Amino acid sequence: MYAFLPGFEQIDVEPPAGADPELVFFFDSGNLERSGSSVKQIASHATIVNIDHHPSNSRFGDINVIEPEASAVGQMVMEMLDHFDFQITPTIAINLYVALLTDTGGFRHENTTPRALEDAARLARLGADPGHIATQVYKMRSRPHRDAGLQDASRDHLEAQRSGPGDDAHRARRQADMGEGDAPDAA
Ligand SMILES: [Mn+2]
Repeated sequence: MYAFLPGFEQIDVEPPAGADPELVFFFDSGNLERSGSSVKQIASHATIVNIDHHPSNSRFGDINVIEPEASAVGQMVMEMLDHFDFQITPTIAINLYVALLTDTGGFRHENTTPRALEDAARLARLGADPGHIATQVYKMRSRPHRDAGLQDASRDHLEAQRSGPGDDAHRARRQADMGEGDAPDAA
């Protein structure tokens, strides 16, 4: 489902063997346990920057940036890029747009704030194609058979990272909203 994202092929599900990074960023992860034992082991040696929007975040980082008002962590990343004067490339715009789209249930949940829509519009101007992305994200999801292999593992990893106390209800609602036959292109 997310294989269309630019840079997707660079994602490793597990940290590289023997890796001993000094700095680890966590995104959208309410607690350290959710990120897997190997990540936890790496993180025990590293400075942790914890960026999240779940109010229930356990604040496990050395630096915690928690913003419950954000509809998606992608918005927080966007603000950080602006703050540090990084240019938002089309590649970045597409990925951040998907973060916003999926965390708002396709801009249908109550966290679809004016700010979320403004950020989405800006990302569309910067290179994210809303129609194409919605097709990729939601049409692929309703296919009866999942793709095999790495894509599956990576998606499960992404789903696991996204799940949590706050997001479980979210996801259940999203699944109810986005039931089979309720694809966005029907709207
Ligand atoms: Mn989220």
